[in-house]
Amino acid sequence: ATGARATAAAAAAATTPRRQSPAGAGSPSQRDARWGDTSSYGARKKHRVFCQLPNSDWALCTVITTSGDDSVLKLPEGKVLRLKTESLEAANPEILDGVDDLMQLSYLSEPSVLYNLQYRYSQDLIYTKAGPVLVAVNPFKKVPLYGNEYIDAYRNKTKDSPHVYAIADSALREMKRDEVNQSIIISGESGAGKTETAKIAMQYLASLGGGGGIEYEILQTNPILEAFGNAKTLRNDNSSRFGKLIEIHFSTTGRICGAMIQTFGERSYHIFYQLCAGAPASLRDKLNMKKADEYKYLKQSCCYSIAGVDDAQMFRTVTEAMNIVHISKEDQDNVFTMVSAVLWLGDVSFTVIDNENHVEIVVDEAAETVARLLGCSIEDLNLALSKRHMKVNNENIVQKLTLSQAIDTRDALAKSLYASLFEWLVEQINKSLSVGKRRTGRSISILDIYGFESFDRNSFEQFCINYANERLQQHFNRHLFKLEQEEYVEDGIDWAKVEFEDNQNCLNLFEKKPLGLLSLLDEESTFPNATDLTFANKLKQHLNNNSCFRGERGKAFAVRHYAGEVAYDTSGFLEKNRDLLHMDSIQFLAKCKSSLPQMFASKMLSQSDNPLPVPYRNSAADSQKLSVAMKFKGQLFQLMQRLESTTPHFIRCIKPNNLQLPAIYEQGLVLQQLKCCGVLEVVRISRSGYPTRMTHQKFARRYGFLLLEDVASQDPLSVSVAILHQFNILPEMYQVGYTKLFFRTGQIGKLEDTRNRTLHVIRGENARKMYSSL
Ligand code: AD9
Ligand code: MG
Repeated sequence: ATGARATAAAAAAATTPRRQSPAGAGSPSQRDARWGDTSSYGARKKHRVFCQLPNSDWALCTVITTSGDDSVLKLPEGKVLRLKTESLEAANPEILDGVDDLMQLSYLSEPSVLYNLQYRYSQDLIYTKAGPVLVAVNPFKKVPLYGNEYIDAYRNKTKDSPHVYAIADSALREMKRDEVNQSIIISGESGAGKTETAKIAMQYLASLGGGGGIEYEILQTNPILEAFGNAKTLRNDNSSRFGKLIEIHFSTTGRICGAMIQTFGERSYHIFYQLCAGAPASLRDKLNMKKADEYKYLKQSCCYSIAGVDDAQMFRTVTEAMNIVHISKEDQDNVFTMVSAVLWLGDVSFTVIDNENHVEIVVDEAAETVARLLGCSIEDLNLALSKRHMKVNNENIVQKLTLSQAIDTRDALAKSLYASLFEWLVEQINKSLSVGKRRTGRSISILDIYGFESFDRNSFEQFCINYANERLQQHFNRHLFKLEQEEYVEDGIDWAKVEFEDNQNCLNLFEKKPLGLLSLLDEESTFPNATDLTFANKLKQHLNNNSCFRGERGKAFAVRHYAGEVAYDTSGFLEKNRDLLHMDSIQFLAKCKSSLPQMFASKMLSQSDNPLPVPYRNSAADSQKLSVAMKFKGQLFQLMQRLESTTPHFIRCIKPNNLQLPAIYEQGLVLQQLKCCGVLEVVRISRSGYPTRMTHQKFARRYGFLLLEDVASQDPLSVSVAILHQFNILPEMYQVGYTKLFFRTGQIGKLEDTRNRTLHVIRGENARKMYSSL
């Protein structure tokens, strides 16, 4: 009883183990050398600093005294503590508490970033900018930040605090202004809020049209895709098991005129439960429906409901949404027929007919129902599940299957039926939402994709997901760096002094031909006698000179990803990469009388136009499919190509706790995600540049009074330069632009301290004067 009903359905679609507990990728106690040493500066009397508590959390405290190597600190709750001064991290001045852009922080250390996000989160300010990136921390409760009033406020620019609406609004504005397609790229780990965020962005875009018409249809794709593509997992009651790109098209007048959805990867299944709970009597009879807990595929999880979710009601919502996106009643029936067939397939059983463990199907209610729903004879079904045609030495032979082979064949058939059904459904939705002639070519795409994953044990799925994230990260880095450079160039400063780290080396490790991870995997997949161990050895033999690769003992290897090192276990890699559906199964579907199975079969056959190399096809496993890794890479490249031609807007979703509960902010968990999402990387890129920017006017106004000479008559730029000189700010710590000053991290903090001390003295003086005159 794992509580994850997806595990049951995962048997139906016999797919992948998903998301075990994350390896504590990087504890906050590991001080990152890249942050440099800012601690000694902060440890002065009365200063605010961060100290690390025994549980590794950082706490903001005040320095009472420092003596020798030690500092005495006061914690927020009043407790007093003595710690080594060098273990402290400088904190930002109070005026920077809860700033809505992390770039405004003078110190960008990990604790500063964590503290700022937490400070905001505790006030339901779940959105924060990290320069150009929006960080969204999942509130796990309703927050009063949405709806028409908010939408109007962002549209009219009467609100400008960080928000998904603000991102969607800039995408719209930039699309119109630059006539360039836009994208909103949402990432984060399971349960972080990506799908909700995507819906919030869609809601903003859809509100433009006033709510009726095509906008409404587009919003209605969400319940359908979630029913067929989402499942309850340990991590998220509504976990998307597929990546999704929805391209929303606009007419010349800037109104939505259509959409196109592309999906990638795994898929699964609230719909099983919804159909069981909500099918009306006539449909129930027609499909011979049982209760959810009577199906073998669903029984394995012992989890038939989700807190707060009414499956029967959801079923009605889904069919209503299908009506709205013009999926005909007949097609809807066909869809549910397939869903029922998949469920019943799981109940098909076998009897052993000889002493070699060969089997036949049992002709019972399950077999009869499957045959009826698919439109085939019991004999055809039996053949498909218990025998296999093979070519050995150019001779066709028929092999009888053993019990375990037959079960595998049955589950593979169920899985591919369901996968085909999902694909078909997306196609129907796309047909219905397609723009046709109304298309202007302008669009905003919203990408809701799985983030980087690092678990205790990482397999083929993590390998693919992390590879995709490595590609997206490069897109992200290049874009951000370009933005930085543009701002420097615009203000006439020397950007050659900004360093930048690329992840090209890691991408090469995956993509290089013929000696990259993907090529080697495909090559090994073509050898019938290859094993996961021979694959691992091959990697070690050829890739050991790439600095991002490390061979490990046995069947394991490690990759140094941008978000940290991940160790992969090659067990099952070859099998999963081949993902066999035997030709016999495809031919079986082609012969079925029901319309959908036939269509699925011809699609499967047409997709084999880029097949695995010849030796593999002639081997015992007779498939002509593209390998999974190659298909994945193809989809990824298509996606990148589409994103490349758009102006991207990035949203990084953060899950503050694993309990799916409000008001709990676990620093270690947040930190790990900030790293994986590349948020700390953005901050780092900026840190290697000049993250603090202030116009000459503002700078002169704020610090001008500190000057010893009178500068009242001078222009702001000269005042700025005079201040910089008087305070001996080192030339490599700033650049003077046409309109702004650009500072390295921490510099403003120093000036701010001087300003505060001076103000303190002035106030003291004034008070003394006041008292002495009394
Ligand atoms: V997965 O990779 O598909 O498993 P997501 O998509 O990142 O995951 P999802 O959007 O499904 O996560 O969010 C998980 C849950 O968090 C939702 O069901 C909501 O209960 C909750 N959530 C997320 N964002 C918000 C929000 N802005 N306001 C309120 C939210 N609740
Ligand atoms: Mg999701």
